[in-house]
Amino acid sequence: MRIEKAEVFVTSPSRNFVTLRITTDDGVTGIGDATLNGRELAVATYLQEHVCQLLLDKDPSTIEDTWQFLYRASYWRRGPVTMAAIAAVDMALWDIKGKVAGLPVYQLLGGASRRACRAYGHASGRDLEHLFDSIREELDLGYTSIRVQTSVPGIEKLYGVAAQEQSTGERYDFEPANRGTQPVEEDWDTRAYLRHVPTVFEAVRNEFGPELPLLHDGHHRMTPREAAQLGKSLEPFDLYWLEDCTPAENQEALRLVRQHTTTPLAIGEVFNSVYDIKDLIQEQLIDFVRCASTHFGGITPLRKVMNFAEMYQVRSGFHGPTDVSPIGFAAQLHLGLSIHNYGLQEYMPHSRLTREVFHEGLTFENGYLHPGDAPGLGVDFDETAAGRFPYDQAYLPYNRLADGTVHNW
Ligand code: GCO
Ligand code: MG
Repeated sequence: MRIEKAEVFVTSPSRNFVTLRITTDDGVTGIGDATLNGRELAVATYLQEHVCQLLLDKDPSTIEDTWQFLYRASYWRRGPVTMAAIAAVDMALWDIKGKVAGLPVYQLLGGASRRACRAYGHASGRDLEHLFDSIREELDLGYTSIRVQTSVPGIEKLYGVAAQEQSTGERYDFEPANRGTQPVEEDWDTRAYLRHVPTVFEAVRNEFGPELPLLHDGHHRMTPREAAQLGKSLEPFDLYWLEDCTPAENQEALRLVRQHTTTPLAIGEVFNSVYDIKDLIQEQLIDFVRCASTHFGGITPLRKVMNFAEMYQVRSGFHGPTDVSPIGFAAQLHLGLSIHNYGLQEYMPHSRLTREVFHEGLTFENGYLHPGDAPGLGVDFDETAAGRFPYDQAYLPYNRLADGTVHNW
Protein backbone atom coordinates (compact mmCIF):
# COMPACT_ATOMS: atom_id res chain seq x y z
CA MET A 1 0.00 0.00 0.00
CA ARG A 2 1.32 3.48 -0.88
CA ILE A 3 0.30 7.04 -0.13
CA GLU A 4 -1.17 8.57 -3.25
CA LYS A 5 -2.49 11.92 -2.06
CA ALA A 6 -2.02 14.30 0.89
CA GLU A 7 -4.37 17.29 1.03
CA VAL A 8 -4.78 20.17 3.46
CA PHE A 9 -8.12 21.80 4.31
CA VAL A 10 -8.67 24.99 6.27
CA THR A 11 -12.25 25.47 7.37
CA SER A 12 -14.03 27.71 9.83
CA PRO A 13 -17.29 26.24 11.13
CA SER A 14 -17.55 28.56 14.22
CA ARG A 15 -13.75 28.53 14.48
CA ASN A 16 -10.73 27.72 12.30
CA PHE A 17 -9.47 24.18 11.86
CA VAL A 18 -6.64 22.73 9.77
CA THR A 19 -7.14 19.16 8.56
CA LEU A 20 -4.79 16.84 6.67
CA ARG A 21 -6.26 14.02 4.59
CA ILE A 22 -4.06 11.22 3.34
CA THR A 23 -5.36 8.84 0.66
CA THR A 24 -3.72 5.53 -0.25
CA ASP A 25 -3.58 3.86 -3.67
CA ASP A 26 -6.19 1.42 -2.30
CA GLY A 27 -8.53 4.34 -1.67
CA VAL A 28 -8.27 4.28 2.14
CA THR A 29 -8.30 7.74 3.72
CA GLY A 30 -6.91 8.90 7.05
CA ILE A 31 -7.38 12.32 8.64
CA GLY A 32 -5.29 14.35 11.09
CA ASP A 33 -5.66 17.60 13.03
CA ALA A 34 -3.09 20.38 12.48
CA THR A 35 -4.95 23.25 14.15
CA LEU A 36 -2.85 25.87 15.95
CA ASN A 37 -5.31 28.41 17.31
CA GLY A 38 -4.58 31.89 15.92
CA ARG A 39 -1.68 30.67 13.72
CA GLU A 40 -3.57 28.19 11.52
CA LEU A 41 -2.19 29.20 8.13
CA ALA A 42 1.42 28.75 9.27
CA VAL A 43 0.78 25.03 9.82
CA ALA A 44 -1.35 24.68 6.68
CA THR A 45 1.47 26.19 4.61
CA TYR A 46 4.12 24.09 6.37
CA LEU A 47 2.17 20.99 5.42
CA GLN A 48 1.33 22.08 1.88
CA GLU A 49 4.72 23.43 0.93
CA HIS A 50 7.07 21.12 2.83
CA VAL A 51 5.44 17.92 4.03
CA CYS A 52 2.75 16.67 1.63
CA GLN A 53 5.13 15.88 -1.21
CA LEU A 54 7.43 13.94 1.16
CA LEU A 55 4.56 11.58 1.94
CA LEU A 56 3.81 10.57 -1.62
CA ASP A 57 4.61 6.98 -2.45
CA LYS A 58 5.50 6.17 1.19
CA ASP A 59 4.16 3.09 2.95
CA PRO A 60 1.33 4.36 5.22
CA SER A 61 1.82 1.47 7.65
CA THR A 62 5.23 2.78 8.83
CA ILE A 63 3.98 5.20 11.48
CA GLU A 64 7.05 5.28 13.72
CA ASP A 65 9.45 5.56 10.78
CA THR A 66 7.44 8.35 9.16
CA TRP A 67 7.31 10.23 12.47
CA GLN A 68 11.07 9.94 12.97
CA PHE A 69 11.69 10.92 9.34
CA LEU A 70 9.57 14.08 9.57
CA TYR A 71 11.05 15.01 12.97
CA ARG A 72 14.71 14.37 12.21
CA ALA A 73 14.87 15.18 8.50
CA SER A 74 13.54 18.70 9.06
CA TYR A 75 16.69 19.36 11.15
CA TRP A 76 14.89 22.33 12.81
CA ARG A 77 13.21 20.20 15.40
CA ARG A 78 10.28 20.96 17.66
CA GLY A 79 8.18 24.12 17.79
CA PRO A 80 4.37 24.26 17.66
CA VAL A 81 4.12 24.69 13.88
CA THR A 82 6.38 21.76 13.00
CA MET A 83 4.91 19.51 15.67
CA ALA A 84 1.28 20.25 14.79
CA ALA A 85 2.11 19.36 11.19
CA ILE A 86 3.79 16.09 12.23
CA ALA A 87 0.83 15.37 14.54
CA ALA A 88 -1.58 15.56 11.63
CA VAL A 89 0.44 13.04 9.63
CA ASP A 90 0.74 10.75 12.65
CA MET A 91 -3.01 10.79 13.36
CA ALA A 92 -3.88 10.22 9.71
CA LEU A 93 -1.58 7.18 9.60
CA TRP A 94 -3.10 5.71 12.79
CA ASP A 95 -6.53 6.31 11.25
CA ILE A 96 -5.49 4.43 8.11
CA LYS A 97 -3.95 1.57 10.11
CA GLY A 98 -7.17 1.18 12.07
CA LYS A 99 -9.32 1.23 8.94
CA VAL A 100 -7.10 -1.34 7.23
CA ALA A 101 -7.20 -3.59 10.32
CA GLY A 102 -10.94 -3.00 10.85
CA LEU A 103 -10.21 -1.89 14.43
CA PRO A 104 -10.62 1.31 16.46
CA VAL A 105 -7.25 2.92 17.20
CA TYR A 106 -7.46 2.15 20.93
CA GLN A 107 -7.37 -1.55 20.06
CA LEU A 108 -4.13 -1.02 18.15
CA LEU A 109 -2.70 0.75 21.22
CA GLY A 110 -3.24 -2.27 23.46
CA GLY A 111 -6.99 -2.27 23.99
CA ALA A 112 -9.18 -0.54 26.57
CA SER A 113 -7.88 -0.16 30.13
CA ARG A 114 -11.24 1.11 31.40
CA ARG A 115 -14.89 1.20 30.38
CA ALA A 116 -14.76 4.90 29.42
CA CYS A 117 -12.84 8.12 30.10
CA ARG A 118 -14.04 10.48 32.82
CA ALA A 119 -14.36 14.08 31.59
CA TYR A 120 -14.46 17.47 33.27
CA GLY A 121 -16.73 20.35 32.40
CA HIS A 122 -16.25 24.11 32.67
CA ALA A 123 -18.05 26.45 35.01
CA SER A 124 -17.58 30.17 35.48
CA GLY A 125 -19.51 33.20 36.60
CA ARG A 126 -19.24 36.89 37.25
CA ASP A 127 -20.35 36.35 40.87
CA LEU A 128 -21.05 33.41 43.17
CA GLU A 129 -24.69 33.15 42.18
CA HIS A 130 -23.84 32.83 38.47
CA LEU A 131 -20.96 30.50 39.24
CA PHE A 132 -23.15 28.16 41.31
CA ASP A 133 -25.76 28.14 38.50
CA SER A 134 -23.03 27.34 36.02
CA ILE A 135 -21.74 24.44 38.17
CA ARG A 136 -25.28 23.07 38.51
CA GLU A 137 -25.70 23.20 34.72
CA GLU A 138 -22.53 21.16 34.29
CA LEU A 139 -23.70 18.62 36.86
CA ASP A 140 -27.04 18.38 35.06
CA LEU A 141 -25.18 17.61 31.83
CA GLY A 142 -23.61 14.67 33.62
CA TYR A 143 -20.13 15.98 34.38
CA THR A 144 -18.68 14.63 37.59
CA SER A 145 -15.64 16.95 37.73
CA ILE A 146 -15.70 20.69 37.21
CA ARG A 147 -13.15 23.35 36.31
CA VAL A 148 -14.00 26.56 38.15
CA GLN A 149 -12.99 29.96 36.73
CA THR A 150 -14.27 33.16 38.25
CA SER A 151 -14.41 36.88 37.74
CA VAL A 152 -12.14 38.89 40.00
CA PRO A 153 -13.27 42.26 41.35
CA GLY A 154 -11.18 44.91 39.67
CA ILE A 155 -10.36 42.88 36.57
CA GLU A 156 -12.71 43.75 33.77
CA LYS A 157 -12.04 41.10 31.11
CA LEU A 158 -10.68 37.78 32.28
CA TYR A 159 -9.81 34.42 30.72
CA GLY A 160 -12.54 31.80 30.92
CA VAL A 161 -15.21 34.16 32.18
CA ALA A 162 -15.79 37.33 30.17
CA ALA A 163 -16.33 35.64 26.85
CA GLN A 164 -18.71 33.06 28.22
CA GLU A 165 -21.00 35.78 29.47
CA GLN A 166 -21.15 37.10 25.90
CA SER A 167 -21.78 33.66 24.51
CA THR A 168 -24.10 33.50 21.54
CA GLY A 169 -26.10 30.85 23.30
CA GLU A 170 -24.29 27.83 21.96
CA ARG A 171 -22.36 26.09 24.73
CA TYR A 172 -18.62 26.53 24.67
CA ASP A 173 -18.58 28.74 21.63
CA PHE A 174 -16.99 31.15 24.08
CA GLU A 175 -13.56 29.52 23.84
CA PRO A 176 -11.37 32.49 22.98
CA ALA A 177 -10.10 33.37 19.50
CA ASN A 178 -11.73 36.51 18.28
CA ARG A 179 -12.46 37.06 14.63
CA GLY A 180 -10.64 40.04 13.17
CA THR A 181 -7.20 41.30 12.34
CA GLN A 182 -6.10 42.35 15.85
CA PRO A 183 -6.09 40.52 19.19
CA VAL A 184 -8.48 41.69 21.89
CA GLU A 185 -6.81 43.26 24.93
CA GLU A 186 -7.71 41.92 28.38
CA ASP A 187 -6.42 43.04 31.77
CA TRP A 188 -4.74 41.41 34.71
CA ASP A 189 -3.91 42.04 38.38
CA THR A 190 -2.21 39.16 40.21
CA ARG A 191 -2.71 40.51 43.75
CA ALA A 192 -6.46 40.92 43.25
CA TYR A 193 -6.62 37.42 41.78
CA LEU A 194 -4.66 35.81 44.63
CA ARG A 195 -6.91 37.45 47.21
CA HIS A 196 -10.16 36.51 45.52
CA VAL A 197 -9.77 32.95 44.19
CA PRO A 198 -9.48 31.14 47.57
CA THR A 199 -12.69 32.82 48.78
CA VAL A 200 -14.49 31.47 45.72
CA PHE A 201 -13.27 27.91 46.24
CA GLU A 202 -14.28 28.08 49.89
CA ALA A 203 -17.79 29.12 48.85
CA VAL A 204 -17.97 26.39 46.19
CA ARG A 205 -16.87 23.71 48.67
CA ASN A 206 -19.44 24.92 51.21
CA GLU A 207 -22.18 24.79 48.59
CA PHE A 208 -21.28 21.55 46.78
CA GLY A 209 -19.59 19.49 49.50
CA PRO A 210 -16.23 17.76 49.75
CA GLU A 211 -16.64 15.04 47.09
CA LEU A 212 -16.87 16.95 43.79
CA PRO A 213 -13.46 17.10 42.05
CA LEU A 214 -12.68 20.79 41.34
CA LEU A 215 -10.01 22.15 39.00
CA HIS A 216 -8.63 25.59 38.25
CA ASP A 217 -6.56 27.04 35.39
CA GLY A 218 -3.98 29.71 36.27
CA HIS A 219 -3.18 30.24 32.56
CA HIS A 220 0.56 30.92 33.01
CA ARG A 221 0.10 34.17 34.90
CA MET A 222 1.91 33.81 38.21
CA THR A 223 5.52 33.94 39.31
CA PRO A 224 6.74 30.80 41.12
CA ARG A 225 6.28 32.47 44.51
CA GLU A 226 2.79 33.67 43.68
CA ALA A 227 1.87 30.22 42.38
CA ALA A 228 3.16 28.65 45.60
CA GLN A 229 1.01 31.07 47.58
CA LEU A 230 -2.08 30.18 45.55
CA GLY A 231 -1.40 26.45 45.84
CA LYS A 232 -1.07 26.78 49.62
CA SER A 233 -4.18 28.89 50.01
CA LEU A 234 -6.21 26.37 47.97
CA GLU A 235 -5.05 23.31 49.94
CA PRO A 236 -8.06 23.31 52.31
CA PHE A 237 -10.37 23.03 49.27
CA ASP A 238 -8.71 19.86 47.95
CA LEU A 239 -8.33 20.67 44.24
CA TYR A 240 -8.06 17.86 41.71
CA TRP A 241 -5.47 20.01 39.96
CA LEU A 242 -4.14 23.52 39.59
CA GLU A 243 -3.20 24.05 35.95
CA ASP A 244 -0.48 26.19 34.35
CA CYS A 245 0.19 28.04 37.58
CA THR A 246 3.44 29.47 36.12
CA PRO A 247 4.55 30.07 32.50
CA ALA A 248 5.05 26.52 31.23
CA GLU A 249 8.30 27.24 29.40
CA ASN A 250 10.12 27.90 32.70
CA GLN A 251 10.15 24.36 34.00
CA GLU A 252 12.37 25.13 36.98
CA ALA A 253 9.58 27.26 38.39
CA LEU A 254 7.65 24.14 39.30
CA ARG A 255 10.38 23.11 41.73
CA LEU A 256 9.71 26.10 43.95
CA VAL A 257 5.95 25.67 43.71
CA ARG A 258 6.21 21.99 44.57
CA GLN A 259 8.33 22.65 47.67
CA HIS A 260 5.60 24.80 49.13
CA THR A 261 2.31 23.15 48.30
CA THR A 262 0.63 19.75 48.04
CA THR A 263 -2.03 21.07 45.65
CA PRO A 264 -1.74 18.76 42.58
CA LEU A 265 -0.18 20.42 39.55
CA ALA A 266 -1.04 20.01 35.86
CA ILE A 267 0.94 21.47 32.98
CA GLY A 268 1.73 20.98 29.30
CA GLU A 269 -0.91 22.36 26.92
CA VAL A 270 1.69 24.55 25.19
CA PHE A 271 4.36 21.84 25.14
CA ASN A 272 5.24 20.30 21.82
CA SER A 273 7.93 17.76 22.56
CA VAL A 274 8.79 14.98 24.97
CA TYR A 275 11.78 17.09 26.03
CA ASP A 276 9.50 19.82 27.37
CA ILE A 277 8.03 17.50 29.97
CA LYS A 278 10.54 14.73 30.66
CA ASP A 279 12.29 16.42 33.62
CA LEU A 280 8.99 17.52 35.17
CA ILE A 281 7.86 13.89 35.20
CA GLN A 282 11.14 12.38 36.30
CA GLU A 283 11.59 14.88 39.15
CA GLN A 284 7.94 14.38 40.08
CA LEU A 285 7.21 18.10 39.91
CA ILE A 286 3.79 17.59 38.32
CA ASP A 287 0.85 15.23 38.72
CA PHE A 288 -0.90 15.54 35.34
CA VAL A 289 0.28 15.80 31.72
CA ARG A 290 -1.80 18.44 29.93
CA CYS A 291 -0.28 17.96 26.45
CA ALA A 292 -2.66 17.60 23.49
CA SER A 293 -2.04 15.08 20.73
CA THR A 294 -2.39 17.87 18.14
CA HIS A 295 0.33 20.14 19.52
CA PHE A 296 2.61 17.40 20.76
CA GLY A 297 3.37 15.62 17.48
CA GLY A 298 0.49 13.14 17.55
CA ILE A 299 -0.41 9.89 19.24
CA THR A 300 3.07 8.37 18.84
CA PRO A 301 5.07 10.72 21.13
CA LEU A 302 2.20 11.31 23.56
CA ARG A 303 1.96 7.59 24.11
CA LYS A 304 5.69 7.42 24.86
CA VAL A 305 5.39 10.21 27.41
CA MET A 306 2.45 8.56 29.12
CA ASN A 307 4.28 5.22 29.32
CA PHE A 308 7.24 7.04 30.88
CA ALA A 309 4.93 8.97 33.24
CA GLU A 310 3.36 5.73 34.42
CA MET A 311 6.60 4.86 36.22
CA TYR A 312 6.28 8.06 38.26
CA GLN A 313 2.54 7.81 38.98
CA VAL A 314 1.92 10.85 36.81
CA ARG A 315 -1.40 10.69 34.98
CA SER A 316 -3.03 12.15 31.86
CA GLY A 317 -5.09 15.30 31.72
CA PHE A 318 -4.94 15.98 27.98
CA HIS A 319 -5.82 19.45 26.75
CA GLY A 320 -9.24 19.32 25.13
CA PRO A 321 -10.63 22.78 24.33
CA THR A 322 -12.64 23.34 21.15
CA ASP A 323 -9.54 24.52 19.33
CA VAL A 324 -8.40 20.89 19.28
CA SER A 325 -10.53 19.60 16.38
CA PRO A 326 -12.78 16.54 16.73
CA ILE A 327 -9.98 14.56 15.02
CA GLY A 328 -7.30 15.59 17.54
CA PHE A 329 -9.77 15.03 20.34
CA ALA A 330 -10.58 11.52 19.13
CA ALA A 331 -6.87 10.73 18.80
CA GLN A 332 -6.19 11.47 22.45
CA LEU A 333 -9.38 9.77 23.57
CA HIS A 334 -8.23 6.52 21.98
CA LEU A 335 -4.90 6.95 23.76
CA GLY A 336 -6.56 7.81 27.07
CA LEU A 337 -8.77 4.74 26.90
CA SER A 338 -5.77 2.49 26.33
CA ILE A 339 -3.16 3.72 28.84
CA HIS A 340 -3.08 2.57 32.45
CA ASN A 341 -2.30 6.02 33.89
CA TYR A 342 -5.37 7.85 32.63
CA GLY A 343 -6.43 10.78 34.82
CA LEU A 344 -9.13 13.05 33.45
CA GLN A 345 -10.06 14.49 30.05
CA GLU A 346 -11.04 18.11 29.41
CA TYR A 347 -14.19 18.14 27.30
CA MET A 348 -16.07 20.97 25.64
CA PRO A 349 -18.50 19.69 23.03
CA HIS A 350 -17.83 21.18 19.61
CA SER A 351 -20.44 23.47 18.09
CA ARG A 352 -23.22 22.27 15.82
CA LEU A 353 -21.48 23.78 12.78
CA THR A 354 -18.20 22.08 13.65
CA ARG A 355 -20.03 18.78 13.89
CA GLU A 356 -21.49 19.35 10.40
CA VAL A 357 -17.94 19.23 9.05
CA PHE A 358 -16.50 16.59 11.40
CA HIS A 359 -18.86 13.69 12.08
CA GLU A 360 -17.75 12.40 15.47
CA GLY A 361 -18.11 8.84 16.71
CA LEU A 362 -17.62 9.63 20.39
CA THR A 363 -20.26 9.30 23.06
CA PHE A 364 -20.60 11.30 26.28
CA GLU A 365 -22.72 9.58 28.91
CA ASN A 366 -22.96 10.24 32.63
CA GLY A 367 -19.76 12.26 32.52
CA TYR A 368 -17.76 9.62 30.65
CA LEU A 369 -16.41 9.70 27.09
CA HIS A 370 -15.87 6.81 24.70
CA PRO A 371 -14.35 7.17 21.21
CA GLY A 372 -16.62 4.51 19.69
CA ASP A 373 -15.74 1.28 17.89
CA ALA A 374 -15.62 2.36 14.26
CA PRO A 375 -12.34 1.40 12.56
CA GLY A 376 -9.63 4.08 12.85
CA LEU A 377 -10.20 7.28 14.79
CA GLY A 378 -13.96 7.20 14.23
CA VAL A 379 -14.27 10.71 12.77
CA ASP A 380 -15.45 11.48 9.21
CA PHE A 381 -14.45 14.69 7.48
CA ASP A 382 -17.11 16.18 5.18
CA GLU A 383 -15.22 18.10 2.51
CA THR A 384 -18.35 19.64 0.98
CA ALA A 385 -19.53 20.96 4.33
CA ALA A 386 -16.01 22.26 5.06
CA GLY A 387 -16.14 24.23 1.79
CA ARG A 388 -19.10 26.20 3.10
CA PHE A 389 -16.98 27.73 5.90
CA PRO A 390 -13.92 29.54 4.51
CA TYR A 391 -11.01 30.55 6.75
CA ASP A 392 -11.78 33.59 8.89
CA GLN A 393 -8.81 35.21 10.61
CA ALA A 394 -8.92 35.12 14.41
CA TYR A 395 -6.52 35.90 17.24
CA LEU A 396 -6.27 34.83 20.85
CA PRO A 397 -6.56 37.73 23.30
CA TYR A 398 -3.60 39.11 25.23
CA ASN A 399 -3.14 40.79 28.61
CA ARG A 400 -1.89 44.15 29.86
CA LEU A 401 -1.32 45.22 33.45
CA ALA A 402 -2.80 48.45 34.86
CA ASP A 403 0.30 50.42 33.79
CA GLY A 404 0.16 49.07 30.24
CA THR A 405 2.82 46.34 30.53
CA VAL A 406 2.15 43.25 28.40
CA HIS A 407 1.49 40.19 30.57
CA ASN A 408 1.04 36.47 29.88
CA TRP A 409 -2.43 35.65 28.70
C1 GCO B 1 -7.64 25.10 28.57
C2 GCO B 1 -6.86 26.13 27.83
C3 GCO B 1 -7.56 26.85 26.72
C4 GCO B 1 -6.59 27.73 25.95
C5 GCO B 1 -6.86 27.68 24.49
C6 GCO B 1 -5.92 28.52 23.67
O1 GCO B 1 -7.19 24.74 29.63
O2 GCO B 1 -8.62 24.65 28.04
O3 GCO B 1 -6.12 26.94 28.69
O4 GCO B 1 -8.66 27.55 27.19
O5 GCO B 1 -6.67 29.04 26.38
O6 GCO B 1 -6.78 26.36 24.08
O7 GCO B 1 -6.10 28.29 22.32
MG1 MG C 1 -5.44 25.62 30.21
